[in-house]
Amino acid sequence: MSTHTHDQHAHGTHANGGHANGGHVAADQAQAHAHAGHGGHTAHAHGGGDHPAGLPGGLQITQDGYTLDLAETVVRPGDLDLRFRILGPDGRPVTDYTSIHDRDLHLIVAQRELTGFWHVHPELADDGTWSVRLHLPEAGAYRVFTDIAPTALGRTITLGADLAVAGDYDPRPTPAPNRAAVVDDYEVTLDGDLTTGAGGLLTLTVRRNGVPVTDLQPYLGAYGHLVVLRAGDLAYVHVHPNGAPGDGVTAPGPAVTFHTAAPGVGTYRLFLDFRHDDTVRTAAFTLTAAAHHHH
Ligand SMILES: [Cu+2]
Repeated sequence: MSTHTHDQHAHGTHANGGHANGGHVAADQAQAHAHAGHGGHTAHAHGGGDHPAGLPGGLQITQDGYTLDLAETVVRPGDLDLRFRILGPDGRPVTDYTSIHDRDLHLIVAQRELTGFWHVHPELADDGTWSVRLHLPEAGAYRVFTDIAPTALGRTITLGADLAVAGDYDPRPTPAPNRAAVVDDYEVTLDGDLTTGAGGLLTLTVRRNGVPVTDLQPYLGAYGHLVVLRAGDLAYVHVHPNGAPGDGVTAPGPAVTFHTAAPGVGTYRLFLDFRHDDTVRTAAFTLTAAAHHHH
């Protein structure tokens, strides 16, 4: 595993500008290594409700015998070391994972109102304890998600657990619907509709200072990662784009397309991670998913 540090900030550039928490995650140089092995995969989702229970991912702290065990469920705001284990069906910490997009575990942390968002990659110690440095700037109700594929299970699951950050808490509504997000000097626009059932096509277009970006860099084997969270229950979907870097047909921007099926109607917050100039940034959007209509 890498030994990089993460420089996390809350994400979620708001159309209404009511809460200044734009930012970026520093470039993860460790991810500059070859991604050629990922060529050829097409759009797919993990954690998206493909398991027998038929539920969306992320709603359960324990699933298929695997449990997300946070070392602490109440923390203070600011810098913290988030530590946790994945306990297997035998109750012991799991140490054997199959990599998903270059990593054995993807950790997503989101504020319940879907204002802040972090996507980081913890380190696994020999005893099965995962840990990562986080900066959670403010008190509130948070949700922690782990995308994992325990080798013994043979497929991906997304576990979710609540994390409380202690202190005075000023709840905010989910950010209003938006189709353009600004992060640093980038503007990302979103076209297409989020539908249930057969995946609607979402196109995210990245511009920098008004100029289309045509040299997006692969991040974890793709030109973008889209995490979709439902307001109200934080049902979780992680989607990878159509086409892969190095497949000979997929352009490195300005558009990245995703076939995305929402796990039901509702309001969703979409977080696009993209990498350019060696920095990973997150653009956030709010969309409403309507039922899919058959013609
Ligand atoms: Cu990840």
